Amino acid sequence: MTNVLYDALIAPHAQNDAVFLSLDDGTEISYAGFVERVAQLAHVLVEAGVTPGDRVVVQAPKLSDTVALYGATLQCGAVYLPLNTAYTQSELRYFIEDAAPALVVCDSQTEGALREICAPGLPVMTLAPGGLGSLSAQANEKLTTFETVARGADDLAGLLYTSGTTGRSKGAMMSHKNLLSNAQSLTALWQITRDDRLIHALPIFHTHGLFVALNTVLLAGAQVRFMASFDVDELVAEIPSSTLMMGVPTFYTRLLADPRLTSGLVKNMRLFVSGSAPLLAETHTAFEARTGHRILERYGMTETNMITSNPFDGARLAGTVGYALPGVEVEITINGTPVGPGEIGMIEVRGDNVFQGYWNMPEKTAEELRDNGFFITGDLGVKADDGRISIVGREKDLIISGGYNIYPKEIEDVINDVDGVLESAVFGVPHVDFGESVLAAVVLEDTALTPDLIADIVAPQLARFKHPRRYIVMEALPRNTMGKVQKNVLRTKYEYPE
Ligand code: MCA
Ligand code: AMP
Repeated sequence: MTNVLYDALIAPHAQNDAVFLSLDDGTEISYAGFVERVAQLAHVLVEAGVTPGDRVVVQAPKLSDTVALYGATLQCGAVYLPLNTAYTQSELRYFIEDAAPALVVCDSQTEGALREICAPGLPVMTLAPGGLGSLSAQANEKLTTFETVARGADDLAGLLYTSGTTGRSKGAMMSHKNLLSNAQSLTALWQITRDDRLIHALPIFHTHGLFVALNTVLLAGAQVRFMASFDVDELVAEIPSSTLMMGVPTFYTRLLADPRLTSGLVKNMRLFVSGSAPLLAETHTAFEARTGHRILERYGMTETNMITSNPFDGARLAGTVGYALPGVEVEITINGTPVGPGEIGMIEVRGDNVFQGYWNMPEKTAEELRDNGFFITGDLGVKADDGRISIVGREKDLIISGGYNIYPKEIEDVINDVDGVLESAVFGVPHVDFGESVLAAVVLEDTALTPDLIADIVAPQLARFKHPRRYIVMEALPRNTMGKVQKNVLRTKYEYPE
């Protein structure tokens, strides 16, 4: 049976005794052991009622079994739907209602809260450190082989929610072809081989840590130092025996803040990759001055996987995101018409990497994905004569904090619902650690309402990383003559509270 992603990423390792995952407690999981674990979990999924095309919702800790669950979902032909572990019950309710999964997998600690929002009859299973969750326990009893379910190139493999300017999160439908084509391009371009050891300190519920990092490594058969979370001390300890790291810019600014980062420390490293948020030119320069390594910056989106990358061999230029990946077309457009080199416009992208549309949202899909296959990214960029792309801004109202995307509209909707708030404007300001941070300007109709009270009401509704770090009470929001709120005015006037 053909199953495009399983056959490329997992099946080839059935007899591979090399280490795949090296965990914080020193445990090592071989590739062959991983293939068997995937099969065991696939049996549990099928027994729980998961059938081909079903969504498996996963809000789970970063464990080896969580990676195996991704593989098992692929092997039984289902669709993997990972969710940020910071999401609150009220955020989760929306995802579960919208995606209508056949199974929900969560942390043992959040099982009660999850069950409250799941329809009766929807199975909920758990994963927990030490193999203590119900999913892991059931898998232990299962056969280590499983008959792979056939899946073609256009079948869905992943559903990844990405917030939008409308406030409602949209599920980006990723096919087997979308994911495999991108993994193949990146593995070749970054020359990832079985001799590599990747430091993996990213979360595995987003494209970066899940698809960019794990799919490439699986394709190459490389080893992963799989860290439960980001920790500078751990990085410093592991860099000397590793060759590759993928991170968001915050990883690099935190490493730079540590005097142990020296050229001696990184002498075994082959490549540092950065993405998910703009890497400041000063970070790029300082990292090279300290270590001799030029960080390789690449650019992508949930809907498109990776779009461009700086070259492996060749100039990695600070402030640019490099060239379109092989098989990916990038055009810069103004009002939908392509413009030439040097002109700033909308970045549009077409290729096997581009998603299949938004889950249950044909109108949204039609707005952002053109009939000719080009996806409108919402990022503004410019192409040099040789095709090198630089991102110069965003047309979409988006804040990127520590690599997490925060859509102001979603937060404004929650704040505006607070009794006594007339209106609000959420905006991003520079932040030394996270790149950007979130502030909110509010206009009140009830003078008894205070910023602290608003924060208390907002808190249970939004993941902590989305919370405004300061509420500024204003008489009126600044508006232009068209009546549009001028967030640039707010950004200039207010800064992150020390
Ligand atoms: C944690 N906190 C944050 C963030 N992370 N606040 C704002 N922005 C953040 N990104 C808050 C917590 O709520 C908590 O708040 C406090 O910081 C400490 O939490 P902790 O978990 O200890 O934070 P940390 O471990 O220091 O995490 C920072 C981090 C993490 C390592 C930078 O955010 C991270 O791993 N970011 C990577 C995100 C990522 O993978 N993005 C890729 C998306 P308090 O103490 O006040 O309660 S995929 C993508 O963008 C596209 C496709 C692409 O191109 O890759
Ligand atoms: P998301 O799909 O929500 O994870 O976020 C995708 C967005 O992150 C893109 O549309 C860009 O705005 C931003 N992004 C990703 N990589 C980079 C980068 N290297 N430089 C600047 N912005 C980036």
